[in-house]
Amino acid sequence: MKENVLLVYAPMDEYYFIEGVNDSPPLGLVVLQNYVTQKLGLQTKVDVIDGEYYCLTEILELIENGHYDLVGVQSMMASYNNTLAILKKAKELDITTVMGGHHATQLAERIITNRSSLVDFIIAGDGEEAFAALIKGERLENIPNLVYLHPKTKEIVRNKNKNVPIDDGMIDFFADKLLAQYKRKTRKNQLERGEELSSFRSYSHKGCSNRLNSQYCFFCGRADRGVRFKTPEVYIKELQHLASIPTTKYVFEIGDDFLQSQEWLARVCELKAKNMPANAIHLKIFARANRITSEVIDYLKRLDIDEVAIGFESGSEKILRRINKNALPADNLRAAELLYANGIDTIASFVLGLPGEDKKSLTETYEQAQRVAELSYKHLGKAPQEVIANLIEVNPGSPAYRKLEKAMPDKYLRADHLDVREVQDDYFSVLFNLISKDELESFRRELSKWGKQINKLGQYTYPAGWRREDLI
Ligand code: B12
Ligand code: SF4
Repeated sequence: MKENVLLVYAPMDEYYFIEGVNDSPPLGLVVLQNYVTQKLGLQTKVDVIDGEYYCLTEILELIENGHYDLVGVQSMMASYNNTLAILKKAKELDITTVMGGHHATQLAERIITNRSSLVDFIIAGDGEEAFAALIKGERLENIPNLVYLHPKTKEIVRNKNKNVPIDDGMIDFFADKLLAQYKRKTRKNQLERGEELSSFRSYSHKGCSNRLNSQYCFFCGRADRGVRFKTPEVYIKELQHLASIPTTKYVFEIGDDFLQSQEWLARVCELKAKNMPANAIHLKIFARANRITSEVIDYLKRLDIDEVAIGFESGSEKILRRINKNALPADNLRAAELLYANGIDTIASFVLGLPGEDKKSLTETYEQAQRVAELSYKHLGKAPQEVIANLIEVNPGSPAYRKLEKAMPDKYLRADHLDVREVQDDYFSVLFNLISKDELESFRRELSKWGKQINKLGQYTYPAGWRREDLI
């Protein structure tokens, strides 16, 4: 039985570090902690550390002095160098190591092959049961979702996949000293926190119905399987819990398709009306344009939803048809108009550098973003809170990444250590046939120029000194 466990959301590598983006405990790790200590009641101490608030040096010190017997890391492509450093420190102290989350799930076999001296286990998919089983020291072959090197044959073993009942993943943000770290300054100590943690995340469901199709969004790297909703009863309990945290101003509901089932929404509204006062908590959600209808607007209002984030992705019809988004520019604008007309802010997010991107499509995208801003002025009398444009990030598991694996198999078919910018450069070179460095740089400059223009359209009430347009 493991007695002292550390779970780390790895800090982003120095090159990619962005200040002030994340403002809430990492849900995936909180759920694991809650499952082991509260649901199962195991006598194991599980610390959760958020790499937005602890730098690498501090995390390495924690491991050095913490007497841990299991260290788990959630990594991303942009935090992989730090992830490897954390695992190396754990291994120097002979601590068992495990990785999990979308990125590790997508690359499980490659990581186990290439990093066998640093990583003992990967939990591919839902982590709750497998994490608890590792703590309890169960037989490896019986642990669902576990990927590891067989101790005798040295072959990679991938145990059977199992989705954990989603209602088991309850959230208790009061657990242990979880929230104490958010009283710290953020990593680079550039921003003074003017207030205690004011935004929390909830997840009403896992998975995305679009991902069930064989043709899903071109840039999507998510790794969970199937679509599973919490029961309305459990979800409302979670919202009540979040509303009871005195500093909470709003909840960011991170499920990708919150408006998927009207029956579910109707029951959540009913329970909320019975159990929570109006305005007890405000929500931001993600939604698909095609689900924003007049019936749905009523649910949004009853649930105190103030902001809806929609992946517009592009203003070009040609591009939207190519990336399998299942929505066209006109659908996106119609959704934004309906939301604004009902007093709800729309966060329009765009991805630049999608297949077929050219001057015409970039102009169309910028014009689409301007239209969103105009609608916001027309109905709310202000700029939209956020308009987001990012250069495409080519994540493992996405169709975009598969194009790279096909075009450059020697480089990408077996790699686990990926550099965000290099992968992006290779993707641009392959998709847009850019041969020289100059061509690549000028393509990037063009995308960035449009991205900056788009990002300027939002009002961004973020801390002083934080400028969204500097990010692109
Ligand atoms: C919230 C969120 C964020 C937050 C991070 C919050 C946080 N601290 O956790 C912010 C805004 C900072 C963020 C940033 C980014 N994100 Co993000 N994010 C999400 C989002 C919307 C929800 C994640 C979540 O909380 N899920 C709910 C929890 C309960 O599920 P879970 O995290 O999957 O955890 C379960 C299992 O995965 C597993 N598990 C997870 N971690 C671990 C660790 C261990 C040790 C173990 C054993 C198990 C385990 O157990 C958990 C319980 O079952 C997902 C999409 C989605 N809807 O899931 C994208 C997603 C994870 N993000 C993604 C990406 C690409 C990014 C960015 C790179 C985007 C960017 N360009 O900036 C950055 C990278 C940040 C970094 N540090 O490197 C991709 C990842 C794709 C991939 N193949 O890696 C996703 C899947 C979106 C997508 N559709 O592609 N993100
Ligand atoms: S990017 Fe597309 S496929 Fe992926 S979660 Fe969002 S809507 Fe679903």
